[in-house]
Amino acid sequence: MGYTNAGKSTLFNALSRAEVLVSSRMFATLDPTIRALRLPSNRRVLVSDTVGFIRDLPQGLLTAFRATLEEVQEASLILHVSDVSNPHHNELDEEVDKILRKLGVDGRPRLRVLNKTDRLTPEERKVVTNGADRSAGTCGAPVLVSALMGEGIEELLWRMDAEMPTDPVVTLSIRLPLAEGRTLAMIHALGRVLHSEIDDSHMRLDAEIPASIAKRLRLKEYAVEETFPGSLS
Ligand SMILES: Nc1nc2c(ncn2[C@@H]2O[C@H](COP(=O)(O)OP(=O)(O)OP(=O)(O)O)[C@@H](O)[C@H]2O)c(=O)[nH]1
Ligand SMILES: [Mg+2]
Repeated sequence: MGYTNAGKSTLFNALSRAEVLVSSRMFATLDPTIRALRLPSNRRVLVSDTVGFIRDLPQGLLTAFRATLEEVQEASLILHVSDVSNPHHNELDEEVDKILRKLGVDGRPRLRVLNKTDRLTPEERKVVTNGADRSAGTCGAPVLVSALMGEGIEELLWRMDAEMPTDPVVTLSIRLPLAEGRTLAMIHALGRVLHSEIDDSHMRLDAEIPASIAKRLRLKEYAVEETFPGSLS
């Protein structure tokens, strides 16, 4: 979400392009503003483009935007996109924050995305980067991107992974009977295997996997020891 003209739709397309593994065709035909993405941890998420906000959104329009706003209310993570090349972007961001407060979602996990960095001079870029480091508050440092040039998209995907509260990624050591081919395939499909080796009739793995999968492996007593919380870096 973000103010109109911030570059949300361009970013949405850039994120879709970065994603080559997941077939999003089904979602594209159902709703062109929703895409399935795979984050670096292998977690799959749905990303939704929204209608831009405008200043002093009248109550009537707020009603008309209900569908979009409901989507924001459902979101596990809100990407707040700003046009950092607009000298007034701080004021516009404040307008967006106001609407978020009205919707009662100002406490929701949020990631600030400063877009259009390609329009900044090297000096301006330095100022923005330093400011971004300093403002690393509750929602972390903003991510600098150029949706148009595809810069910073990789970094954004990593940050989305880190901030996404649903089913966080954990690092787990696993010892699996070799006959458990299906479980092994699931770990490879949904997680990121860091190391694997055969040990007698077992497979030993270190993997980053969603907590929900880790729980299933622990129930089956396949988990050896857990390095918690799972680091993504
Ligand atoms: N230079 C530059 N232009 C960009 C970038 N991202 C978007 N734009 C341009 O900004 C304009 C608005 O982009 P959109 O993606 O349509 O913006 P939006 O936030 O979806 O706008 P609404 O849907 O109206 O809220 C377009 O002309 C884009 O080409 C960027 O990273 N750099
Ligand atoms: Mg748009």
